[in-house]
Amino acid sequence: MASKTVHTTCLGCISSCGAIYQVENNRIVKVEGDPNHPLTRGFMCPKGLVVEDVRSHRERLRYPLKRIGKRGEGKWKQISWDEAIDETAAKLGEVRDKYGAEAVVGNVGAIGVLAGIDPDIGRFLAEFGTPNRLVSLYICNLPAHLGGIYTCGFSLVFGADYSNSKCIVLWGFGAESAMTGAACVDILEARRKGAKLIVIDPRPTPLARESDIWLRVRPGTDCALALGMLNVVINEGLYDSEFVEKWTFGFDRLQQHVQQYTPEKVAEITWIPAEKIKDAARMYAQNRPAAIGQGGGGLCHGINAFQHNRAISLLPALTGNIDVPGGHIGFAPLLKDRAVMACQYHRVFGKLSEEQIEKTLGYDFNILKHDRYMMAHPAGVWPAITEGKPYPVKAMLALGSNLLSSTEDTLKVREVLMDLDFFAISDLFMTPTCELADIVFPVVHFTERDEIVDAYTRNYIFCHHKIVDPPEECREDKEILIELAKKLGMEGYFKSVEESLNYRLQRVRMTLEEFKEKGKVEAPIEYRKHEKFGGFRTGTGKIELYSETLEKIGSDPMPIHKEPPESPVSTPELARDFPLVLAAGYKVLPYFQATLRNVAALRELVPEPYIDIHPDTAKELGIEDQDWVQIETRRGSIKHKARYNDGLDPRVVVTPHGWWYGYKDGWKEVNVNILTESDHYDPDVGSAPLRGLLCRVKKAAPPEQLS
Ligand SMILES: Nc1nc2c(c(=O)[nH]1)N[C@H]1C(S)=C(S)[C@@H](COP(=O)(O)OP(=O)(O)OC[C@H]3O[C@@H](n4cnc5c(=O)[nH]c(N)nc54)[C@H](O)[C@@H]3O)O[C@H]1N2
Ligand SMILES: Nc1nc2c(c(=O)[nH]1)N[C@H]1C(S)=C(S)[C@@H](COP(=O)(O)OP(=O)(O)OC[C@H]3O[C@@H](n4cnc5c(=O)[nH]c(N)nc54)[C@H](O)[C@@H]3O)O[C@H]1N2
Ligand code: SF4
Ligand SMILES: [Mo]
Repeated sequence: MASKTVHTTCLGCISSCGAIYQVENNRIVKVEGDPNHPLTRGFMCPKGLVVEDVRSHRERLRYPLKRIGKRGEGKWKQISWDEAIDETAAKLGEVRDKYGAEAVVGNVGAIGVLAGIDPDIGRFLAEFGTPNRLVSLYICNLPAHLGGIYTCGFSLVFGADYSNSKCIVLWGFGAESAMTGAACVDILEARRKGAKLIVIDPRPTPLARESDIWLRVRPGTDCALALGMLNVVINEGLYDSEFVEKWTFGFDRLQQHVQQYTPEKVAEITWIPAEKIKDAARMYAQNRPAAIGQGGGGLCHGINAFQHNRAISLLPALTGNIDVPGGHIGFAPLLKDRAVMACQYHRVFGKLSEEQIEKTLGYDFNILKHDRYMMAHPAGVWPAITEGKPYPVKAMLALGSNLLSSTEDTLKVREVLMDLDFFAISDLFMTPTCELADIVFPVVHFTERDEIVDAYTRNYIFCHHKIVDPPEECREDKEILIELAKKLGMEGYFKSVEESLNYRLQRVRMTLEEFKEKGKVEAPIEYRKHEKFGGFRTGTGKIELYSETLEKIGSDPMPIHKEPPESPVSTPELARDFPLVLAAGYKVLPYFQATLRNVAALRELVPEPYIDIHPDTAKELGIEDQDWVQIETRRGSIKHKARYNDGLDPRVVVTPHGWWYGYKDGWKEVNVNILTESDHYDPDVGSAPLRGLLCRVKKAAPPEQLS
């Protein structure tokens, strides 16, 4: 019997857990956490333990498929890889010749971005000639990273040093479900050492329940809360005056600006008592070093998402928690411009002219345009597909993404994708988005390929080693791109997967062979780099409390509270019919986004989509605990199961996202993005208002389950 043990890093989410896999006859028979892994020290979650159930799942895609019925009808023919590549290359080439390369949009989902496919599709698109890389980062962590970058010159998210912290703030960040490995292991360690914990979340998360202070914020009002806390920190003299004097720009203006955000006024806006706001500000400022975990969900889904995060970034800036142990350490990605989530691949690969870059269908957003990000956005791409404006988009190549589940305003997304002339996608399973494609490529599972793990890994990069062989007819996403490039005559593109990985590893002067042998690269940690270099990487060289750069590009130089487009305050008329405030989506431990509901061992842990509702509110509506209900917004309605939660504000309801699997027409029956909208976006980064919508709830029959 062929057996082996492989020590490597799990790629199941962004937690980078060290894992030990036992393999027998090409099957993973046991998985354990690796106690020697520097970030996760033995921890693993249920997702990481069931990888064999995923890769050997009976529903896994095992052959390339070609649509034979009408688009979306679900009729397929099995084809060979050569046919799938030939047809896709021919269609992309035709569109390029007829309409220009920009008429092809490349799309990559969260796992693609995080698990190493991103730089490859970036390069592919740049060499093909299109600037249009559509990624979900605008409703993922990007606004949080940019809040720090536009304040301190680096992302405060990557280097939050929880384990050495004396006060941790989890702000719209469900660390215990979303970053259970890399972040939560450190947070729990700091708690054992006595660190204070403040949780800011409308939902009583497990960590909120055992925190020192839980601020039950009204969804979508975090910017006001941060400004209120800044008001207390400044007016009570709790800031680090020496640090502020020496290293920050615009303190006087900020001091003046926050006067309007008194704790009492902010209490009205956020529904948090003024005393609690003061207590939290004091606890944060008086227990140093302190680290704030800025979430990708709670803080990054709104029309003011960038400014939420910018306002929060001002707190560590005023209290000197910058580039110190236990605060926020400035880590540049080890792979620099070749890292995942680096949004300027067209610059790195140098193939696109300025004229072509200017065509990016996302440049209505101030920062995306200013930073020349290679990031297209639905607000630009959808009209290009449906109306040919400002120019036609005819084809999409999507790798590992489920737009029909993940993107706001699903009914519109479906209409748009139905309008494409050609749509090719790669996935492990047939998703509602794959259902709309012309060609579906079956890909290898992460356990079946080598990869570089470099998302959220602080001063490390880790190797993920191939553990088992894939099914015969499954290929890597990188191979799909290589084969397409070959057919399309893209001479400069990678010739092999190894070349691609080697190319990225050049940034740490290592080959794939050496990297696989060593398993990781660790960079030494340096603190207070601003002292060494005489400043920060911002326009003024200082931490920008007031930002002239933002002012110049038409953004607010200091954060201002803005009401969500729908709320009891901004649309009181609407609130009469739709009285409940809805936070649409949060991450659940056993699942990654919309995946894994088909794994029985995980489905047992969270079997249905639950809407959390206060028992008083539910009883008034005649809803019992565990009743199925209909949730309705102006845009549509879906079904979830009611779960009583007496920790919630009675005016607020909370749902997860990512549900479709197992229900008839699940993409529209149980998917929260049917309820969300695409009429309003954050002007700086294009985030969408997924938190703080208005809805109503009533008892309903269960959705139809598929067996
Ligand atoms: N298990 C698992 N882990 C994951 C993922 C996954 O799908 N599953 N996805 C990964 C990805 S791509 C990302 S971006 C991260 C995101 O991970 P997180 O940043 O934790 O994102 P969410 O869970 O969406 O939201 C975090 C918290 O915000 C709260 N919240 C909702 N609305 C508001 C609000 O208006 N204000 C505040 N302050 N809080 C609010 C929610 O109740 C939730 O507890 O997780 C990553 N990790
Ligand atoms: N309402 C609401 N909407 C949200 C959120 C929310 O909180 N609320 N969260 C948002 C966030 S943070 C994000 S990041 C996006 C995520 O949006 P998406 O990335 O579109 O979501 P996923 O469900 O992860 O879809 C990824 C697909 O990739 C497949 N896959 C997994 N591994 C591989 C691989 O190696 N190769 C290929 N080709 N395919 C693979 C999976 O089977 C899955 O179908 O959703 C966002 N949407
Ligand atoms: S938390 Fe993420 S990286 Fe860790 S075991 Fe679970 S899926 Fe894998
Ligand atoms: Mo995300």
